Amino acid sequence: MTVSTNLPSFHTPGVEDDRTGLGIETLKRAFFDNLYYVQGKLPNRASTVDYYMALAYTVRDRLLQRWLATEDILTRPEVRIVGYLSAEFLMGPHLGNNLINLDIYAPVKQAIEESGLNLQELIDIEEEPGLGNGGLGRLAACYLDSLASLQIPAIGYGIRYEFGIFDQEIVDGWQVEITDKWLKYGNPWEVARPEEAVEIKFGGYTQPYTDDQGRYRVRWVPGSTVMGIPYDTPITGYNVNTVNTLRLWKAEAPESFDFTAFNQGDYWGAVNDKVVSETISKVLYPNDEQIQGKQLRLQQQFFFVSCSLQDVIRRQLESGRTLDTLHEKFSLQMNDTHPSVAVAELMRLLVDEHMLEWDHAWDITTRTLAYTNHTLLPEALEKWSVSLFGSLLPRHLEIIFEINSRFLDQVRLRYPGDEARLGQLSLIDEGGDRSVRMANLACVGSHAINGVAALHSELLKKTVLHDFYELMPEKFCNVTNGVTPRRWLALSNPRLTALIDRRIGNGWLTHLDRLRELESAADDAGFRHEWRMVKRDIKADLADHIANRTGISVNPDTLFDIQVKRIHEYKRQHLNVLHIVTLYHRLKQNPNQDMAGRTFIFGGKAAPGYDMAKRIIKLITSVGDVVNKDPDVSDRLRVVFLPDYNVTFGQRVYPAAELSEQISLAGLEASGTGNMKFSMNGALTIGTLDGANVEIREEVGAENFFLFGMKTEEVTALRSQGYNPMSYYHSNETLKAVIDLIASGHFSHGDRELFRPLIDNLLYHDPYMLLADYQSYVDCQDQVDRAYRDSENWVRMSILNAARMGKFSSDRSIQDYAQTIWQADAVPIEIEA
Ligand code: AZC
Repeated sequence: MTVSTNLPSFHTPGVEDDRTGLGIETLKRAFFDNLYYVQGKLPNRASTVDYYMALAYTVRDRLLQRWLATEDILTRPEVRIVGYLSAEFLMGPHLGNNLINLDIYAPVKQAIEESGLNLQELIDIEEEPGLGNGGLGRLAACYLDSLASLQIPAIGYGIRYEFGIFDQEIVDGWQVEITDKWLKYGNPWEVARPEEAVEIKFGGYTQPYTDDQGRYRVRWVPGSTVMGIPYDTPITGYNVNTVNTLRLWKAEAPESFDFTAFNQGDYWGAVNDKVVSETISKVLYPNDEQIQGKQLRLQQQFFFVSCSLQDVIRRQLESGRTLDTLHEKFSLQMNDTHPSVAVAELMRLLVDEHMLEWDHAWDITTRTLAYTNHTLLPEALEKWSVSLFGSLLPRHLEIIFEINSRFLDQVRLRYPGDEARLGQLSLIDEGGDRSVRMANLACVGSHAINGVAALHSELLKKTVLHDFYELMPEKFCNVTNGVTPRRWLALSNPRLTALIDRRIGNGWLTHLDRLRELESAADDAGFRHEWRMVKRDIKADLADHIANRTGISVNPDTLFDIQVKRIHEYKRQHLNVLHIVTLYHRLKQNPNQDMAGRTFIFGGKAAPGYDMAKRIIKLITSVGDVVNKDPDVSDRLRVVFLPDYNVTFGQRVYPAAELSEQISLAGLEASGTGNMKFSMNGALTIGTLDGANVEIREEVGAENFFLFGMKTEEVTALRSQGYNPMSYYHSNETLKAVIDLIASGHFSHGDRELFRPLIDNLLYHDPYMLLADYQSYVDCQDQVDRAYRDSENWVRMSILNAARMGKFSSDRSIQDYAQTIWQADAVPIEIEA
């Protein structure tokens, strides 16, 4: 189906109009017009931020026609829409990405340069909207890019946090959190739509009544209301007319003043309500895969879910359809359990507000919703105490009890007398302080449940969701994650992109499988040389950046070994450190040791309340302080912790990597997506058989991947037989020396207490089994060292890695979702000139 937009002609500006034209002179004029009329600045008084804003408006003008055309087709009853519900969208900066997707990078660069400015400087000054913690939020952003690029009508629904993920500074080797004021200069990419605001209720009580047809009904009498104001951001597709929308909700008080309180002279009380309402969208919880169980978090979840579902229902009705066919027009994907209260809220809207019968409403709800699980970590499985839930959402708690009672009746029919199973499947955890299990709610209320990599989806069926799998196997499927090659290659790595273009032509950015055409180039010495030179240049740039940022000088001719991701014990950054200390120890023992020089680069944020993770950062910086200054080793070893890892930083670091560290304990990293960004940019992976590493290795070939460590089954077996980390310490001399060196205070100015919590944890508990995997890791790293010194073959492997990454384009992931879960089609849009 292709649709043409027939907006009235006065809505369609002329092509060479200052708002749409792409001629160099037009672009320059438009840029200075926006500086003058929108930003309100004369060129001689304008700052870089002013110029950035003017350019952002100039680019935004050029996508508006497509954006409005896409909005317009959403209203057609036959157009199916994907709604992606996510508490996090880690978009990264928009300007550069939009220049690529709109294919206007070259003319804009020329226009800006002819105006005496530097385009890269303007791109770099954008404050990135860090509205996410890590993998899950960034995945949502890649998926929006692919949905638009595949011309699938879609809306991302989330929260417009005033403060996103904190900025990280390193002070005395420790992480310090700084508030993220991303909105401080305004946000040129968003458009507020207060006319589409919705009302959200909380608290109060419920009241049964009989309606005029004599039916039993329940009414919710809320205790308070807040308004949800939508802010829309355009999501451009690559080289297509589709421009989808990211709709983020901001919480506001319904009235600026409570006039009753105000008239009684309580000015403070009158304004206070407003303040309280607005806290809902104030700040992103900075925890990654660790729940905090705070009431405000549940308020945030319900807030954006209710706003979004009301928006969906409005669109359904405005398109001329009734709610009976909601599932035919909308497919709503829940990104983890954060939006899973949608199951209860959609039921409430359909039954209480739109008067549908329960069974009918349930059929619509389950056919509309689908659930993606992103983690097997028990501490990330959301539960809300029944009392907290009931005080905030009394009607929803009743609905959940009703869903549960009907569901458990079915379970009883299937498994008569199996009380244990009933207890596992129940939406309510009856143990101790009773709680609502959000994953169970999501499973029962969805027609599809997916994991994010093949191994993860299998483990879900075997472990956390085992009982659900036995009961409803038809709902389960896998969709392996992917990342967008537009941001993670074209934008991040223009030099490699140009080299690939020269070899295989263009078109591969939307058909990433075509990178396979590079395979033959791996055997071409000339091409290998060019490939190596590109990597060398980018490494030199990163080395400059590191020197500016940290004062540490690194040699671009050493192996760049990089681990960037959230700091978490299961990701085992400290295993990487054990290897570094092993090399250090070796070089101290034998200074003539033959080895390739290595630069270890780390980046990542720790949840502010996660002491162990923060101590891992301190360990990395402390080891770095000693190693980098020790003349015996510092020509061959450098250790850098680059502060404030975020999307912008990722764009700089992935292209420079030669070795990608993907070293989680097998069975714990659901997928990983950084692993894909590294490989796409020609890094080789050292990794365990975990998450998507398994599939990456299948694609690139075992001979082009450095595998180590226990497999999932071995981990399970070792755990059940009783894991004793101390036995590894005692039986491995080097391991013992390395641990003793850290414990002795060698890296902490003699302080033996600083790293004791880390060391004791490893020796007495070691929940992530670093000691069991240590030797295998070190052996594998030695293999890496030998491989790197055969530099021609290394480059060959690097090319083959990039060439075989087609599967990990998020376009493939989105096609999988569209076919197996959403039944959504491309709707190409033609725009009449
Ligand atoms: C992450 C997983 O840890 C990571 O393996 C995966 O690649 C990513 O999601 C995207 O699927 N999970 C999270 O970021 N957070 C939670 C709550 O799971």
